Amino acid sequence: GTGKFIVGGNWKCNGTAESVKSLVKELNSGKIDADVDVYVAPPFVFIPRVQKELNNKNYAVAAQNCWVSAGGAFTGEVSADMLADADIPWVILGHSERRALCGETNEFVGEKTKYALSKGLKVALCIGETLEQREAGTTLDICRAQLKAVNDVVTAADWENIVIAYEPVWAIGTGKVATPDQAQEVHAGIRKWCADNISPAIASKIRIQYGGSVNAGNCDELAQKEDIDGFLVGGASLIGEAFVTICNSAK
Ligand code: G2H
Repeated sequence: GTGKFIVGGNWKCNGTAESVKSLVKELNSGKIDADVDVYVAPPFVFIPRVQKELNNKNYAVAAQNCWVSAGGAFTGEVSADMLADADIPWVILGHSERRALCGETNEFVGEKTKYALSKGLKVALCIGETLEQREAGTTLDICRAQLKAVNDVVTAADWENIVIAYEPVWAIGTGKVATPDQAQEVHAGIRKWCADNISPAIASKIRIQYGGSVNAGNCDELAQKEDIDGFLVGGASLIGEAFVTICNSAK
């Protein structure tokens, strides 16, 4: 890839007012010297606090999800319009936990992506296969189907505001990280799909993050790989020092 390295911190459904305060303090004092884009995605209730207290200019704020269309009678949901209005520039969509636990289909994620982009948000689009699918040899088919459902409803230009996060489900929160070669192989396959189905120009600059048990100890080796353009980090993003180390692993 040729895009700027990009690291996201997905805090998932974790934290207290107190722990968020101390994490933000750690992030504020951490020095990011790599040429890297960074976003952190706190649970919704903590976003205003993070916006107010995170004064390290390296960081942008992201939401972990948003609703599929404009607001209205959708109890419990937050719309992309609200995120844009609240100066939240990024949203993570299609995370495997939402696909698996909340029943989000490829098509639903496609519609969400389209709508979020239409409101001016940047989207971190998560894709990836389960262990069963990997063992059946369908890893790239699964990733391509997840990408196609988005590509069917967005324009080629829309992809300029999408970062793809490849997160093999079997590597998420399990401590079982994909090897650099395993990740590189899928990243290259994703980039080729983008060249064939979006455009060669988009494929060469779209950023593909790897996610799944990335930590301060394994990030450097993964970051060396040609088609790994950054990381989406869960568990290790809750530890300020580890997250800063990962942000600085840009090749
Ligand atoms: C994958 C990742 C962040 P973790 O879900 O999205 O989480 O680093 O804990 O595996």
